[in-house]
Amino acid sequence: MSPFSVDRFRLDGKVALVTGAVHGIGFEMACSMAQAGAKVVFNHFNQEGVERGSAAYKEAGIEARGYVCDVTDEPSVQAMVQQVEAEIGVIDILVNNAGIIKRIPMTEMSAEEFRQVIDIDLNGPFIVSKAVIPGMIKKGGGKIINICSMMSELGRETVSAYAAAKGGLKMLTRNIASEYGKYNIQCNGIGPGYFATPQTAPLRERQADGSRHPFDSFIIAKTPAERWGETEDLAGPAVFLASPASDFVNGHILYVDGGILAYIGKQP
Ligand code: NAP
Ligand code: GCO
Repeated sequence: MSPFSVDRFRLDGKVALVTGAVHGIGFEMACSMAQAGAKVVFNHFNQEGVERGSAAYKEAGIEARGYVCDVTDEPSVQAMVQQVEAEIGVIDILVNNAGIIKRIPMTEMSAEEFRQVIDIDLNGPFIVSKAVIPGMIKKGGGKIINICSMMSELGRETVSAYAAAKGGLKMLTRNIASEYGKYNIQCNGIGPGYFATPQTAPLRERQADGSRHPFDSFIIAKTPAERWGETEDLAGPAVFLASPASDFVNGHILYVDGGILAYIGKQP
């Protein structure tokens, strides 16, 4: 039995693609993977986003290369993957992070708005995973991490499209794990709870009287940790699932939620 080494959590020599990682959760995970030794690449659907991300990585002292690519555009994704493979190397780690949310009551949501969320949050991870898996197979293995959500498990008002997408992403994660595990590819999900990022800023806005947003107070009462997640809370879980330390973890959704899913909520 070989002795355990913390080096199993290292990512030295690995190429990691984190989609949409120009700020927020993806940016933090990309930085943590770089600090663990990975060569990081990211994408955004326009040049301005790539430049915004490149500036943020430079300011953080992290080397990362950005590519203009919309995760819903399969030819563009295929071209990006080929370009990364030519310029950096075969992708060993894929984090399907790019995503949007639209908070609209379902009966008021147009079919087009519903489709847009499904396209980015579910079709995107399918398209990008499909593009990187052949290279992983040739290389002898790889890691795919899909960024799921509390809404992979729970519903709430106004997020029908997002919940449908993230529920589907949970099952896509399990199916990739089932279909490609024999090639030493591990596909897992990370399910962040409620995190303080641009995506949730509307839910945390201070009220006119300076009090907390009602949803902010609600989440604090529903979270045993009594706080919103900070992107730093995702660094360790992301590096773990990207590293050899998780080589026998497959098809798992790791919820990083401060305990929300385990808790009935504080009595009012
Ligand atoms: P965010 O700040 O909005 O970051 C998402 C990034 O994806 C943005 O940079 C966005 O571009 C980019 N993007 C959107 N559509 C794209 C496309 N078609 N192609 C390429 N990039 C695209 O959100 P976040 O809070 O960091 O969330 C990141 C992931 O975590 C998402 O999948 C989200 O659903 C999930 N998540 C978030 C939370 C939370 O509480 N924040 C909790 C659970 C799960 P722009 O900058 O131009 O918008
Ligand atoms: C919302 C929030 C959530 C979080 C996250 C929770 O409107 O309920 O945006 O969906 O983003 O997905 O895990």
